[in-house]
Amino acid sequence: MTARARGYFVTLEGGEGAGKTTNLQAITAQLDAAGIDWIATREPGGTALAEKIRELLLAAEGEAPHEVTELLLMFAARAQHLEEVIKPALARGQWVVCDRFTDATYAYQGGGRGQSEETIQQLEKLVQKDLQPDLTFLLDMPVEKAAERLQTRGQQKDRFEQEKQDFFSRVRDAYLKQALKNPLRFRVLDASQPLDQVQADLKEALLPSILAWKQAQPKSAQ
Ligand code: T5A
Repeated sequence: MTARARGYFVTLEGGEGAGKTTNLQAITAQLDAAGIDWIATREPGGTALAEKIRELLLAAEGEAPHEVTELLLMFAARAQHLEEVIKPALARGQWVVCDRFTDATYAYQGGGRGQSEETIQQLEKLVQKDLQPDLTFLLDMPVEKAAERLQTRGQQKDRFEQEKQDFFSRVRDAYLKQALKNPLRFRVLDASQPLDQVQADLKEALLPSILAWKQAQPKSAQ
């Protein structure tokens, strides 16, 4: 087998309807064009067990989880996802493109639900040790504009999507705080622009990572 450097871990974050799923496809298309091997995955979810936890978390009907239960379930799903999918892919030298990760916990369970940063940090340490994304795109846009977008989509709302506007304002503020705290890892994009422009910005912001990663590969693997 050829020696390869570790893969690369990219996460996409943002409020409801900011365009994470749409833009994830733009990232994987760029990786294909660069001849890079990748997997795409999502949180909560990404394994059979974690997808079952996702169903419990997003269900609009039935018993709602207590806030601490919600936080623990997010990390339970993440622990499984990391061990089963993310770490093995990175070890194989693949890029992992993940729709949401732990910054979403700081934003939703921290900013949205009011769980303390210290509590989240403790769980993050337990589950991830030192593993962090290499690059995080925050698709940022005003909460009202994102709500209009979701209105036009018209599908049934999950438990989070049923929250009120002030919840999503706190989520947005917490995401921006995470970006300020981690300026080397975060790229904040204006997701309220037309899709073509968002994707052009994304492409430009991803290119240096692609070039640097390829440069770091052993010659035999290029
Ligand atoms: N959660 C998750 C936590 O609370 N804590 C955690 O730790 C984690 C990991 C997961 C839920 O779980 C919560 C947060 C979430 O509520 P999800 O499916 O990942 O749910 O998140 P959603 O935000 O609900 O995903 P959506 O699919 O609703 O939104 P996306 O992916 O951001 O948006 P997308 O790409 O589907 O686009 C929405 C619509 O906008 C259009 C698209 O075509 C689509 O119709 N669009 C644009 N329109 C105009 N201009 C643009 N630039 C556009 N970009 C997209």
